[in-house]
Amino acid sequence: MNETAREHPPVDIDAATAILRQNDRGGYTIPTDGLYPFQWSWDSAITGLGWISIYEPRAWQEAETMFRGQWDNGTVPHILFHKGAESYFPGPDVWGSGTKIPSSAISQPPVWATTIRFMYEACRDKSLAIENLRALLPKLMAYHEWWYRERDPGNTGLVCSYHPWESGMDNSPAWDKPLGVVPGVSWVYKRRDLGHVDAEQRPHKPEYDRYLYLVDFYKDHGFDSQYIYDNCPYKVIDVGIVSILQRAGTDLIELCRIADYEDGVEELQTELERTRSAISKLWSSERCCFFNHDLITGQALDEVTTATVLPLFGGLADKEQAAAMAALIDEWLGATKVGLSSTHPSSPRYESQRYWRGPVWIHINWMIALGAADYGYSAIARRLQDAARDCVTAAGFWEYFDADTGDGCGGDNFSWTAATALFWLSKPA
Ligand code: 9WN
Repeated sequence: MNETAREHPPVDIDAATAILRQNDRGGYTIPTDGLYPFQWSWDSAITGLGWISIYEPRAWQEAETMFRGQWDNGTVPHILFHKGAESYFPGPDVWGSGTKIPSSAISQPPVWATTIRFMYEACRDKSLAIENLRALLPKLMAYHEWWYRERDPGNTGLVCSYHPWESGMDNSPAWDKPLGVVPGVSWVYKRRDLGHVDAEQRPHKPEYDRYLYLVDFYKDHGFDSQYIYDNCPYKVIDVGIVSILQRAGTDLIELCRIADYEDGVEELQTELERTRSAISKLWSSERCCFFNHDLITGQALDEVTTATVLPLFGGLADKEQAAAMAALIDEWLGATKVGLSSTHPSSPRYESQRYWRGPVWIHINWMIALGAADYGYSAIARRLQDAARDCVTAAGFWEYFDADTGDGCGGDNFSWTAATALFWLSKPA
């Protein structure tokens, strides 16, 4: 499978452009109307890649708006609630962070420096870019410093995550065990996601109860970093976050060189080195990928998901590991109808259309294709790109795609799918 189409029709650039314009709320882009009416961090970063080919100042503004919501401690929250909206739950009152721009209290995969580097390379107006870089670099550096300081206080080289939402791969089966021991809230709430999307494509209620327990936990403990690090009932090493942080760190150093910015570069180099030495602990030679890890039980979370091959994107694999992951991806692509599924279909927990338990996400396929190409696996990169393009041309710009049928799932007219189509799928591999 996944090999089928010999012809790969081009993506509809006008339709992708229209989606970004329609989701533009003036300085920031929402992922999709109704289901996600605010600014999400990694969505916004990916969306910048789309804006750069439409109107460069708007791409820089996307980043500027997000970093306006940066906390004093350096973190970039995963959601900025610029304006009220009733169509999403949990909103700013539940998070209770009390920040100037109301926000959530966790972060998301830190892909910003990577997308900004791509924006810089793609843009025509380099002086506008340098002006924006000079303003953004101290903020990006503070954000990366926050990850190492607050999420790896013991300098292990592997930052941790406190919430499945922080991974961006919220309902991944990799999180089932660690989330399963988190208590659920007993207060009554009304989910809004099920008013927009079929329940078959979204998480179950017990998971939501636990997501909300964690939200209450941070708030009840005054967002105290040390307390949360010591006591949070959910604490994992997410290979996706570690890999994305690593690539973004490398890109940040390059951006600093371009804009002649030195503060923090040496320390960042030390952190990158530390992660490079630490990552091998997560390698599974049996399953040919890097497993996520539960810091509370000390156990590997042995599910093969797209996060577990992202060390290719982070430049964290050695030659043999890269070859083994390339062979895994090759086999995996052959086992579903379209694209690289978020969970390997051999898993008993695989569900082709449920949120992060099987469907295909185009921006994740882009990251894996980039990583594969970096390690010299250009045929795999091309196959991933063709498969992703086929998803979009057949079904449209959906949030994700059923890996067994190619049907669009979740929200429609989705910003990161449109942006990835503009930046990646409209070009040769
Ligand atoms: C919670 C916006 C976000 C993405 C995540 C995706 C989903 C939110 C939700 O939507 O998460 O953050 O309510 O389901 O899992 O990756 O950033 O598109």
